[in-house]
Formats: sequence, C-alpha cells, structure tokens
Amino acid sequence: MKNNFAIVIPSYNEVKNISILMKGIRKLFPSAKIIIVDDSLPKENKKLKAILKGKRNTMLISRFKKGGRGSAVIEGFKEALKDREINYVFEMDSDLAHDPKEMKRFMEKIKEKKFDLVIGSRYLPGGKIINIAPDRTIMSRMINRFLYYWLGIHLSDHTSGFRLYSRRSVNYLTKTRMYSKGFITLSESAYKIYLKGYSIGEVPITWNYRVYGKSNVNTKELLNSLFCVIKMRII
Ligand SMILES: Nc1nc2c(ncn2[C@@H]2O[C@H](COP(=O)(O)OP(=O)(O)OP(=O)(O)O)[C@@H](O)[C@H]2O)c(=O)[nH]1
Ligand SMILES: [Mg+2]
Repeated sequence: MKNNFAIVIPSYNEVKNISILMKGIRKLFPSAKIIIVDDSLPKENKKLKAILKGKRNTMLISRFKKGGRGSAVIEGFKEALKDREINYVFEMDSDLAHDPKEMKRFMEKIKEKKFDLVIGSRYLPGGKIINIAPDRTIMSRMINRFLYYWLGIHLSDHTSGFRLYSRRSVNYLTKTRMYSKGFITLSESAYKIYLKGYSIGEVPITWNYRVYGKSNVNTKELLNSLFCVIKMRII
C-alpha cells in the first residue's frame, strides 16, 4: 500500500499526545494523508493548529464543541472520501493508546482476505493491555462479552478504536443513519458493516494507557452507549 490510505484521528484536548503521535506516524508513512478531527474549545484548538502548521498532507477539522468520538470519525471519513485515490482508511485514538508501528499488520490483514474492516483487538491471543487499572479492563471485557451475545457478531474486541476500513465500508458508514455519537459508534459501525454482509477480520494489538491528558470515559457516556446498543438491535 503506497499512499492510498488516510488516517482519521479524533481528538479532544490532546495537543501533547498529537505532537508525539504525528512524529511516530511520519517516521513510518512520510506522506500518508492525516485527518485530525478536533473538538477542543478554541483556546486548546489554537495550540493544536500551531503544532500542525505547515505539516505535509495533514488536515485539521475543527468543530470547537465536544460532539463525540464517533461523530468526529464519521466527519473525518467524509473528508477522506473526497480523495479518489484513497482505498483504505485507518482510525486511531490520539492519546498514544495505539502504536503506528502496528499499522503495517492491519494492511497485510485487510488484503489477505479482502476484508472490509480489520479491528485491532486487545483480546485476541497476542493482544495486550498495558498500564491500565484492572477494574477498567474487567469493565471493557464485560462490555465486549455483552456485545458478542447481544449483537451476535463474534468479534473479540467490539470497541477498539484502532481499525482499518475499506473504501466501500467507509462510504457505506457515511451514508447510513448512525444512532450513536460517542465511543459506542465503534460497535455500531462494526454491526452495520456486518449486517451489510461485508467481512470483518481482527489482528492482535498492544493497547497502552494514556500518559498525558484526561480520559473521556464516564458513567453518562457508558449509560448512553448501553441505550444506543439496545436501540440498534431493536430498531
Ligand atoms: N473529536 C473528538 N474526539 C474525542 C471525543 N471524545 C474522545 N475523543 C478522542 O477519542 C479518543 C478516545 O478517547 P479516550 O478518552 O482516550 O477514551 P478511552 O481510550 O476509552 O479511555 P482512556 O484512554 O482511559 O482515556 C481520544 O483520542 C480522544 O481524544 C470527542 O467528543 N470528540
Ligand atoms: Mg484512550
């Protein structure tokens, strides 16, 4: 894969992390298209703009209002599709949870069986979670078990935000109605792709807990997510 892929990165108050992440990506993929969708307030956004200034093939979409990780990614997908040469689109977190060095394996996997989505799984054999409190891991595992049975898609990791999509699945997701806006859009996207009859593969990844910045996970978001997931299956 030359430069026929884009990388969509949602961000909310992640200036410090993004400057490190950009270096990591650029070392491996000097000219891939990077699309950052930032929801920080103007003061934080200005700092981000400053560090991205002059950066090659890098686009910043600024929304100035916390609209949810999922809706930010869909916005980035729309932007990626404007470039006719893009055949694949990555999404990854901006808080250094995901290592760009693992992207090559996603690319190999997506081509192996012409998958439409490859999910970076923390729970496949070979996958790892480092530096996170055990209660968070248990909660994530429980959510994943619930989704496995409730949605009937047999994935090991429904909510990993490190993924590679085919152009046609990205196109489909931007055109279909999404019920969610936050992190659970990850589950909704996989479900929609599955219902469409497109194929999904997984590769093991190592997930790192953030060093800088604050988590966006809270009880309100979790309850909203639960509600969305129940609605998705019923409607
Ligand atoms: N654009 C945008 N990005 C968001 C929003 N909420 C979260 N993000 C980004 O989505 C990614 C995942 O959010 P996190 O808060 O790291 O969620 P998490 O990885 O489940 O939890 P922690 O790692 O514990 O913080 C990060 O890169 C965030 O900056 C949002 O409302 N808008
Ligand atoms: Mg995170």
